Amino acid sequence: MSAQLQEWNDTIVAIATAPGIGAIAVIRLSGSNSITIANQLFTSKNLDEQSTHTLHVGLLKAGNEIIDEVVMALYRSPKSYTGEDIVEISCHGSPFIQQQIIDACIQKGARLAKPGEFTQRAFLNGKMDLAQAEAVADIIASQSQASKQTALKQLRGGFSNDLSQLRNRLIEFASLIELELDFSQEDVAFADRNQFMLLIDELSSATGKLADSFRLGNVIKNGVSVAIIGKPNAGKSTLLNALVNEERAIVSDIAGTTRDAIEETLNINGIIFRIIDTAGIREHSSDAIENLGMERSRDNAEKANLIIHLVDLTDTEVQDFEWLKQFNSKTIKVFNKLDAGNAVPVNEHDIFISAKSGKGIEQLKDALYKKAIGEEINTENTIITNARHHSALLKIKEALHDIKTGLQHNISGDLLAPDIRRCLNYLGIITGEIETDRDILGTIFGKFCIGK
Ligand SMILES: Nc1nc2c(ncn2[C@@H]2O[C@H](COP(=O)(O)OP(=O)(O)OP(=O)(O)O)[C@@H](O)[C@H]2O)c(=O)[nH]1
Ligand SMILES: [Mg+2]
Repeated sequence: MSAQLQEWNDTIVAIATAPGIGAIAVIRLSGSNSITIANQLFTSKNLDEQSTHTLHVGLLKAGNEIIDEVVMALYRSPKSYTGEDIVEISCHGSPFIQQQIIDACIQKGARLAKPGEFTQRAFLNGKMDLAQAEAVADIIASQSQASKQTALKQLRGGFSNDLSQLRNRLIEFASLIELELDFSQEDVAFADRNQFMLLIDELSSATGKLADSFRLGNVIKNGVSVAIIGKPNAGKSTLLNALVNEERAIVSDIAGTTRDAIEETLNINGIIFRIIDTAGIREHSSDAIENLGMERSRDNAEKANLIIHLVDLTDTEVQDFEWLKQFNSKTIKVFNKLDAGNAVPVNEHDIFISAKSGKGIEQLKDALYKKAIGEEINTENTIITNARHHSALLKIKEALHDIKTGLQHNISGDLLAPDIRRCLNYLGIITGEIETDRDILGTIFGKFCIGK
């Protein structure tokens, strides 16, 4: 048996719950020996005789030593998460007990699972496609309603189904074209070129929409970074505190109070915004540390998804920065200290607030959300959140473009075939329907936590 096959035949074990002390911890075994291994440690019943989807309370022993009183959950192949026999052992959540149980399982022949190995097995056993498996990691990492919902939809196969259906229709055409190749001497056409063109248009529009949804998907999954930029004493730190509703940054009337950037997260309508308070910027300073801080503020402005340009409306000096103009499209101009001065709107998009009293903060939150998201998120639409899917979709778009050009120029089936295959290949790469490179699988599942 090859080393690789051997690896997939192993029975694996891992702690499935978070590390550290908890009320209960769950240790998971998966593989053909799971039940045998668990049975050797369990003294209260013969697990070999128990049916699938059952729970068993009893003592877990290593040799003569009682390790803990546990609950064993039994799932028999193929009706389990991985498709293999699974035993989940719920024990008391002491890290010491957890380790003892893991050691005992290893002693009886299990090996420690690698990160994501349970889900990778689920994929390899056909329990889910690759896009669904990737969604599992996204759900675990999700920190907001929107990111959880898009990941959940992907897990339930929404996105994969769309692509699979399109792929199947393309396969039909591909086989007709391939058929033409077999009969190439006879100059026959089995595939209706007009029908084919319609399908290609449909595919282009569907994959184009999916590729475009990545911008939003990325925002949903990774959040939006917002740098607050402005002159010293404009009220940037006061604004950060008002946005997150917490005295997080030091506020004082001494110009140059903030030296190092401070970041805090804020959830607006289910989207995570990372608000970055920066050191105030002025044209010249002889203070070396302040200069370093200003340098960092410019860096933050450049890297951030959005910029709040905060202006003190009681300050009569110029507060615009020449270098900030290049970021106009991602900047919201906000006038602060409304409680202490008069508001004179110049631009209809300008926002007036009092960071101190909280006036206008809700309006600013709305503006941030609108600028980052645009329209309301329609959770009915499929939104892709995964960079691997995005790059495959771009390749699909390219291949479709080539097929379309070929069709317009009436090229023969043998010249179309490679582009069609390329397109099918990338569609299959997303869902894992075609043999996926072991290295790629390693990268995808390596990002999972151990025990999932
Ligand atoms: N009246 C009034 N004062 C404010 C308002 N916001 C901030 N301030 C005051 O302005 C001063 C500067 O506030 P900070 O939040 O420290 O300003 P900053 O922009 O972080 O300043 P640096 O960190 O030095 O760049 C403090 O005395 C605040 O109390 C406001 O809305 N109204
Ligand atoms: Mg400050």
